[in-house]
Amino acid sequence: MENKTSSTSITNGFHLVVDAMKLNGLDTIYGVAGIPVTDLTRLAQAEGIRYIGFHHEQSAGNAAAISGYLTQKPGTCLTVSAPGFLNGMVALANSTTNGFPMIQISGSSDRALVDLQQGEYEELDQMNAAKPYAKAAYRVDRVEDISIGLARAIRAAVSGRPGGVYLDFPGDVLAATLDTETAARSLVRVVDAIPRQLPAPESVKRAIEVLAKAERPLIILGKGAAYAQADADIRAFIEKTGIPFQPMSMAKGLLPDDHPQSTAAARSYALAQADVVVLIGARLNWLLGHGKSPQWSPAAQFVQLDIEATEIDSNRAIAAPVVGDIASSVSALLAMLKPGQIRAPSAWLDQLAQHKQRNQERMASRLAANPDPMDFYSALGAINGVLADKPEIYVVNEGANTLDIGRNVIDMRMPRKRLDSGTWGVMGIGMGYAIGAAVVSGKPVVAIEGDSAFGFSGMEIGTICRYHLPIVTVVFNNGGIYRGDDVNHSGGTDPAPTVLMKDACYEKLIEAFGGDGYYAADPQDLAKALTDALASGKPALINCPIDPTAGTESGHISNLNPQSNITEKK
Ligand code: ADP
Ligand code: TPW
Ligand code: MG
Repeated sequence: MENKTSSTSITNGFHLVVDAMKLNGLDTIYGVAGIPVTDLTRLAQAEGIRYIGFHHEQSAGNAAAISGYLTQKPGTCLTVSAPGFLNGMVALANSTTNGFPMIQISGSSDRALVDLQQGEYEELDQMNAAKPYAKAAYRVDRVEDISIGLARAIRAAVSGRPGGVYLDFPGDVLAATLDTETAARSLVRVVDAIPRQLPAPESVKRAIEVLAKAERPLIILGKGAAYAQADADIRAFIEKTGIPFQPMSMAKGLLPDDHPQSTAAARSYALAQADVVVLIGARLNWLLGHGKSPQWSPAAQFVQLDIEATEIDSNRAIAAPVVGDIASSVSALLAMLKPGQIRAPSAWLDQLAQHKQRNQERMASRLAANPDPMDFYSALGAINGVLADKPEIYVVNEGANTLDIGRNVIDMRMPRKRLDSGTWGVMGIGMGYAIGAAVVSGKPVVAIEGDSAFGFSGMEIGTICRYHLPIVTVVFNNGGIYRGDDVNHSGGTDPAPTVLMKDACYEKLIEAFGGDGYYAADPQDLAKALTDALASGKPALINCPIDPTAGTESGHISNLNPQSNITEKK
């Protein structure tokens, strides 16, 4: 233990980790305690770092990842060796895939024994296991390298395209001692962790020239644009040029969904008809039909703003790449734009307005129907009504129908408030994202969860209650994955593979931990329960029965679902 009075006193690796984190402004750890990091959790808490202890490392990792997305500071997740480490890996990989900065710090077992596979407790070559899933993976083998190791991890997580970084601290390195002077000299503070990356002026000029010729221009805003926190300049560019914009799921709210230039209600028409498309922090991956027909016109030209040079031409040719950080690139576009040089033609805006109106009418009639039991639309409509005058509330959303219809029904009005399954379409982010968002912001969170999706991280309602977080979880209980009415084709009595329990009392789960449970059978009940739960500021769970026949298999991506036609064969 450190003796602060003597200049030649002795300290150790645990203290160095805490000192290095504090020096770099890493003020929160999401983790699960155990050998060899238990004392690290205690010491960190004692020294003023907030420690949030989870039931499962995957949720701790998801909390760290989303806190990184929201703050541009790497979220920190702490795991024990081997199984704990692996439990965190899905979150680390998901964070890399989505471009969220996080660091998974893991303790590990005695390297000499691990490397000779001599049967050590929790034996695993963790650094090499992490490499394929991480943006970078490092192991610290000497106590005096702890701070430089953390510095490398921070820089790797946040610079360029952000991602998940793995940092391995073997138990003997944490316990190793050194004198306090050497320890102090080893501390590294990362300077300018996210350096600006200015686009080349000729790239900006080319982009403006391509755009100036457009008859049907369209801007796609992705979560990279939301992450960049260049909200005012992005808005100025969109409003000055009059170009319509389509937000990707997590970019909803960057400009409010009710902005007149939003094409959200005419998405397929806008994509198919656009002749020049500006991608701002959005990849042409599966979520955008890989930039190809039939979703897009084969003749359309693309301008792409991204920090990752190799993202350009990844799926189709890009006419005008602008490689740089989004804040710098959008500001360079604005600076080079001459007054009136780009103005979206009114014929295009009129066509979009007509399609928007038609689709909005269709949506209004779906929302107005009041079926018993509720369907996804009536339940989501009730939630949307409650959230309408509370734009600061975070919305976490996962499931299949619950996610896909939720994206369309729940309007967002502020940037970075919608957090969902993202690039991987992963289930299990719900409670971790909700906890991360509540911890970094202190603001309320509403997590709208399919009943299957909820199950992946449901135990973390215990964590929500333990830390008194203002999170309201709404479980859309349609009794299954996609639907609750599937049948067992063997004729046996086991439930069908996609069937869960439509009568499960999810609200009782949270009562076990002292939170408030609600049951809401119709939109009025749901609106009231949500209003009351938010007003109380207490952890709450609303169990919300949904018609088991209301959903469609795979939600809105049934085209990706190969089928055996089992029922036809029988
Ligand atoms: P979405 O799923 O919303 O379409 P993606 O995750 O596919 O968004 O794309 C986000 C893109 O944004 C990535 O290609 C990433 O490299 C890029 N990006 C992230 N942060 C920045 C930034 N600060 N500046 C520029 N590009 C960024
Ligand atoms: C880690 C596969 C995609 S969507 C889903 C699963 C299991 C759940 C859909 O049911 P839910 O929603 O949540 O009840 P709803 O409204 O349609 O009934 N494992 C992981 N990720 C994914 N994507 C799956 C499995 C899946
Ligand atoms: Mg379901």
